[in-house]
Amino acid sequence: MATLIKDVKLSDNIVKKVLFEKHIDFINDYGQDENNYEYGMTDYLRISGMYWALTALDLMNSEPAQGKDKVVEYIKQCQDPQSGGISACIGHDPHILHTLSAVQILAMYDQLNAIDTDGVVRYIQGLQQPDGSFAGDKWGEIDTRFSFCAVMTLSLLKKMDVINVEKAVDFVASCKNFDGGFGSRPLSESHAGLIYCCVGFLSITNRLDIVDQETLAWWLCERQLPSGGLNGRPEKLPDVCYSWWVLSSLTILGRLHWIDAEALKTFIFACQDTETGGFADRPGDVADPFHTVFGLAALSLLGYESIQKVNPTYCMPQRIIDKLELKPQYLS
Ligand code: GRG
Repeated sequence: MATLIKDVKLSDNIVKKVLFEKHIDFINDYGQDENNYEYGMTDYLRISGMYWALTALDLMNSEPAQGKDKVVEYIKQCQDPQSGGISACIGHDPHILHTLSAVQILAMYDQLNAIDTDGVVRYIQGLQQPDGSFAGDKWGEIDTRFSFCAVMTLSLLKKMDVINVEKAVDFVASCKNFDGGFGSRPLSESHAGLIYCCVGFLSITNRLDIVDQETLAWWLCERQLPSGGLNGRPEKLPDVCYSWWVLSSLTILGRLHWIDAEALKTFIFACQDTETGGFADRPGDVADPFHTVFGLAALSLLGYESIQKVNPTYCMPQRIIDKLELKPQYLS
């Protein structure tokens, strides 16, 4: 009996190169109009959205048209003086994800001193739970994404010693599944996004010994579909963002060569919007900064010429990670 695989069909006339100028214009124009409906509707993810957009520009050897100072000024206004955490936009509650995104941007611009970094450290420390896990904010949702956000932020600030790393590792280890993958909490389904978070977490904490290297790398390779694109778990459609979550994990595991790189590149190229610029989740869909940065970052891991080298753990330009003398662990 024939197996039905969910996938997309690529057209025959794919532009097989990165349309840098179009993508730079797309990112610079995105969300500039504060009176625009979409701008108002995306308040809740603004600082992370800035991280995606600014990282995309940097990977394309470009800088924000609005200027870096304006970016830094905005971030400063999002720090809550009491808790020390940073919110998605002015007036919102702080959250660990936006705190990480802000620290990533400031590290990229060598502007960490612009905020109260002791406050950030105190905020992250206060989110660790007795079982080693991390809450995303004061409302208490627990997820391995937040464990990753915590150690990435603290390692960028050179303050890993303020948390109980051993317990944090125990919690992430308890989220490992029989298939080698990881989920958001113990017994949750393996998902490529969460696998990146857990493998990245273990790479920062130097505990990749927890990973079943071959089993997990095999599961990750199985994410590649006949179109060349990758999905995030079995029976799902491909999405260009998984080019990042899967490839970064495989790179950390030393198994990037297990993917059909040419087929994946073709899929990523096909996700570009050749008119508006930007990358969409799938060919023909609407482009956005989230899929743009992860499409570009995946091409960087695949060695695409003239895209800045990206670090597979931090999803930041490698030159910044070198400058900060951070040495995440990798398997060979
Ligand atoms: C520093 C790059 C970086 C990230 C910070 C928050 C975080 C750490 C990582 C998020 C990882 C993650 C969970 C990615 C998945 C995002 C995504 C496309 C979720 C969609 O989930 P479904 O169930 O998608 O709608 P599928 O593809 O499974 O149908």
